[in-house]
Amino acid sequence: MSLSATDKSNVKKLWAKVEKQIDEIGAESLGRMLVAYPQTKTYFATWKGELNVQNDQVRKHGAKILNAVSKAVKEIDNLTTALSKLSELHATKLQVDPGNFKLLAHNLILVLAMYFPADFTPAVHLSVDKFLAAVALALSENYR
Ligand code: HNI
Repeated sequence: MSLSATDKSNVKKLWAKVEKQIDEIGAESLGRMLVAYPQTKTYFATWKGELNVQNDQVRKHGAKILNAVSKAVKEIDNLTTALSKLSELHATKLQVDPGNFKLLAHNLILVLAMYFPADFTPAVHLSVDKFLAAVALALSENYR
């Protein structure tokens, strides 16, 4: 499934707004994933306290993840190359089951719909969904 020119333009347009609140949106997305899908907490076993949106380590890491997604938006035509190092890290060192990329994407979509209700039309939703699926696929490339 490839991204159309409209998809790319929808994602980039929305992302110009996302970037102004990137840390907050990242924290919300990761925090919600950890609460709604508690099995994902196993990857962050060394972190202290309740792993939710208020947790400092969750907030910092959520920001880090979403900044990486921002880079992916800028390299939307070369996602596999752009995310290759991160794919390798998640596959080998972190050993994150790639099914989890979909869980994070789901929570991110929810947060984007909350933050940008007017912008998040069905068409934009579709484009963002396709983009995040492409990111998840690129992040899964080095699992072999
Ligand atoms: Ni992920 C570290 C990006 C999804 C578990 N992750 C990172 C780093 C980036 C990153 C950037 C820091 C790398 C470094 O230190 O060099 N992660 C992304 C992106 C996505 C993603 C872009 C999806 C869009 N990561 C996930 C998911 C999980 C996950 C879904 C687990 C459920 N990531 C981790 C863990 C680390 C990590 C664990 C290491 C954390 C630490 O302790 O520093």
